[in-house]
Amino acid sequence: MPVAELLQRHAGAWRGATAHPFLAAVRDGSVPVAAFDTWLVQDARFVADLLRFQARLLARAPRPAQAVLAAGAVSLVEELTWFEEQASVRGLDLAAPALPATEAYAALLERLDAADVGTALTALWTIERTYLDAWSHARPGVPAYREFVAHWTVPGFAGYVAGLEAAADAVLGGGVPDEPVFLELVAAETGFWDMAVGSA
Ligand code: MP5
Repeated sequence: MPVAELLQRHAGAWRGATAHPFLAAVRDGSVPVAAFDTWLVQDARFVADLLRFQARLLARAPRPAQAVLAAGAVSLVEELTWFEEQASVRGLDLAAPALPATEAYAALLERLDAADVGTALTALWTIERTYLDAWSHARPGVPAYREFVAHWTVPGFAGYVAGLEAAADAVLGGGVPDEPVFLELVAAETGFWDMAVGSA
């Protein structure tokens, strides 16, 4: 079963993570600044956690998955610089403590180190595909947030997500992706938006 089929099988849960009120509020500009800033600071922490997860996954990835994972790791390092720039423009402290949803997500990523490579790759694809679909939902966004919407909707990012999908499908080799892990990630993504909204 191709990993993309998970999106149809669990369409309701997927909508919860990708058509969240936070994204609609980014689109129409009604998102409270405090909620957006909380999201930004916590997401910078998440990306740092994701880079560590991805580096560990790269270390054990089979040959056909190495290129997409290595290129993605370089992009994550660049993205951390981008977050630092955005935080500085907005006067935000990236050293603020992690909130519970961020900590829970980091713990989930650590647990995935024990999963087989096919499951871990499916997880990484799920994480990135969520952001592609979620920010596409916010398109074009009011001018204040347009740069953020563009960041996760440019063709290069969609290409990266497609590369992860191909790698996951290749490693799974027609086997069945781990649906409970997929659903855990979708719930973690939904919880992340909830955290931002709830902080305002
Ligand atoms: C991503 C993210 C996408 N930044 N934050 C969460 C909570 N989920 C997914 O990852 P990337 O590396 O920023 O594209």
